[in-house]
Formats: sequence, structure tokens, C-alpha cells
Amino acid sequence: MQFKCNQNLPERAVHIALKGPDGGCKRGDGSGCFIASNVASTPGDMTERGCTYAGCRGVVGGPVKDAIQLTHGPIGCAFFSWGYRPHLADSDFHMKYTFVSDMNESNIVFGGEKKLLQCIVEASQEFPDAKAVFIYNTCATALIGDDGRDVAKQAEELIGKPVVFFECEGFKGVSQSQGHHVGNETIFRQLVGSVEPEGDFSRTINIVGDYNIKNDMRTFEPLFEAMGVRILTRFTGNVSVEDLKIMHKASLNVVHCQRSATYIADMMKDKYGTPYINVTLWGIKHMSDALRQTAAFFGLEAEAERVIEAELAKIMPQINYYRQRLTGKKVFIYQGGPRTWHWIELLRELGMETMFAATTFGHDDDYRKIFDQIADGALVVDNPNVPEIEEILSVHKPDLFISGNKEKYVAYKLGVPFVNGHTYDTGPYAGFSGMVTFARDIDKALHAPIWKLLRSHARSAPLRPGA
Ligand code: CFM
Repeated sequence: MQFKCNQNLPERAVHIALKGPDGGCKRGDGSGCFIASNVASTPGDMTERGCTYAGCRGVVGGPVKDAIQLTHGPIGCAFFSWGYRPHLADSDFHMKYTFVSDMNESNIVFGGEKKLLQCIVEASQEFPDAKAVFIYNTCATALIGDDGRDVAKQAEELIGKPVVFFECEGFKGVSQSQGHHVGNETIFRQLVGSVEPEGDFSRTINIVGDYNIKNDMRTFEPLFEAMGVRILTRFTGNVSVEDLKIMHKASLNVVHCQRSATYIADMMKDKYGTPYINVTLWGIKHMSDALRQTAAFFGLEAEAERVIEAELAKIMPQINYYRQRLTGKKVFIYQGGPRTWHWIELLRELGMETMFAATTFGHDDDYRKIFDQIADGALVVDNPNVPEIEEILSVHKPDLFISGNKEKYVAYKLGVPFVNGHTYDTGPYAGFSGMVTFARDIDKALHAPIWKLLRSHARSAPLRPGA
């Protein structure tokens, strides 16, 4: 399978595969099985990838609600990493403010360490309620060799609070995925286990790898709690610095996003012996499995069944209504990583089939999970460039495109119904109740009156009446 748009970019062939009937996959260049992923984008390829800084500041560190989020770098790095991802919390300090050392030309020539120290002290004086300062390194400050770790140490003594320095300079990896790794390691090293609280932690879990996009957590946290499990820490949606410090006390880590957060689950397993389970918290089967697996760990099986039964009774009439409206539709999902495979089953539960699947920065394990679940004949693309996305939409014509803000207007311009699966235009979409919202949004996108109007009139009508 080749794209017409890639005639001058033969390197793309190894990133494109069709799911074969043998359960495996076929490479685009016919050279055998498996799709190339998590490698540097080819020069000339119009990739949509982000950088290591984006993955660290925007995804893992940014949601922590009571830390000063300080970018050490030029002002644009701070502005363009702020406010786009709705990782909500029960307070909005982290969403309302962003801080930057505002490196200008003379700082780049003479070094920015003094300026950074001054910024940390000033920001913590202005916002005395903040519980820590998170500093994110950028390309500019890494290249000139500013020693941010040392500045953080000095600052910690001056302000008496944790100053956490993330070595997440943008050029470090091939995508934002490397930034998740840096974020996990740094939080683990500097915060987790730094206090030892007293108390009973025997029935506690951490939700690891959920970022509370548009309050997703509100859909599933009460269900875990209804089974008799206490949620100690969230990594990192709606979390405070104090919660991160004590997360090593939990009995079990429940890992949702397995791309951005398995690192910390592994480190906690090694150091503290904390076991973890991998779950998906979207869709009926997966959400039920997550509750059942967690319950089995604590011997709460009967409670889990009770909760699941009560929740299904609430949503099934609506799910059945939407399913008959959505059945038979073919979907193109393009997400950053895991959400592509997390949602294949959920869409099936709504009667739809994923025939085109792509991720921006998925690794081998993400693609294995996609190929395990996806239907025969489906097209899988690693890190699709914009012309490839346009070609899928205009030549293969999926009924629905699920992706993010970068792709939204491409979809609309090409007349393809679209739902925002990254930041959600409405949401939340997780849990049982979120699935109803998701189904409703898909139904609205597919059956919006605009599609009929477009097909019947607009294309054949003159651009201006009377012209
Ligand atoms: Fe994990 Fe995420 Fe995702 Fe992700 Fe992201 Fe995201 Fe995503 Mo957008 S942490 S990998 S880096 S599930 S912001 S909340 S939706 S690309 S598939």
C-alpha cells in the first residue's frame, strides 16, 4: 500500500501497513512484517510531531495543579505550550498561569542561570501558595549549557520548597514521547517517596496515566470508590505536589495511558514493589474489565459486579439508541498514541469499525495492540504527514474522522464528519457515562444537517448567488 502523495518520499513506505488475514501485517514496501515507529521523521516529511519539551511540560508535568510551571527558554516556548490541553483540576492555578525566564539575546550570549534563579525566587514570592516550582529546559538553554540542576538546588535552599528541573530540551528525542519519559523519571526521582505519611493504605490505588481531559476522571473515580477502593494519587490529572510525594504508599497502580506513564509504574515496581495493572477506561468492556481487575486484587469482586450492573442499567438504553444510528460506519482514528487502540473496541460496541488507524508517536507495543484488535484489511499508518491524512480522507472517504485540533479543519474542508478525540469539544468521554457523551457527539457529527445541504446544493451552486 503506497500513497500517491509519497512519490518523492519512498522512506514513508515502512511506516504504512495493511492488516492481513493472518492476524499480522504487511509492510507497504512488501518487505515483510511490521511497521516502523518511534524513529526520526524523514527530512521533507510534513510530520505533525511535537518535541520532548511539549511531552514533558504539556502532558506530564503541566497538569500538576499547585506547582509554578516555569519554562526556562524564549517566551514562545511558554506561550505555545500553555492552555491548549484541558487537563482540568479542582483549582485552576496551573491552567491560568504560565511562567517563563524569557531568554533574550544577551541572556543567550552571557548565560541565563542568574536570570533563572531570580525568576524562581520572584515567582515563588508572588505566589506563596504554590507548593513547588517545576522548571522545563528548552533547546536554547540546553545548547548554551545553563546548569539548571544546580540552579534548582540553590533555589530550593532559598525558597524552602521542591524545585524540580526537567531536562526536557526539545531536540532530545524523535517526538514528544521522550518528554513523557523525562517527566516520569524526574517526578519519580525528586518527589515520589520524599515524605512518609502515617495511616492505613491497604485499600488504596493510584490512577497512573490519566490527565483528566475535560474531567474524564469524574466519570470513573466514583466507580472505583463505590467498590470500596480509595484513590490516593493521580498521575498527573488533578493532582497536587503533596499527593505525588506519597504515591509510593498505594497498594496498586492502575495504569491507563500506557505510553506516557508505564515508566513510573515500572520504577515504582522496582523500588517499592508496587504491582500494577494495565487498563482502558473507555468503553463498556474495557471499563468493566478495569473495575473487575482492580476488584480482584482487593477481593472485592461482588462489589465490582454490583457497580457495573448499576452503571450499565443507566447507560444501555442510550447506547442502544446510538448504536442503531451509528452501525456500519467506517472510522479513521488518528491519535497521539494509545487512544488509537484504546478506542477500537469502544467503537465496535457502538456498531462501527476502525478501518484506518494512525498514531503520531506510538511505539512498537502500541502498534502490536492496534494489529491485535483491528479488522482485516485496515490501513495502519505511523506518524502520517498532512498530505497522507488528506489522501485517506479524500480517496478512502471514511464516514468519520476522530483526531485532534490540528486535523479538525482539514476534515471540515474535505467534508468529513469529525470528532475531537484529543481535547474533546464537549466531553468527558471516559467511563460508562462518558461513552454516552462520545456516542452523542459522533451522532451529531455524522448526522449534522450540513452534510445533506452540501451534497445536494452547495457543490453545484454558483459561488455567489447571481454570479
Ligand atoms: Fe497518553 Fe494522553 Fe495519548 Fe498522550 Fe497526547 Fe492526550 Fe493523545 Mo493528545 S497522554 S499518549 S501525549 S492518552 S495530549 S491525554 S490525546 S496525543 S493519544
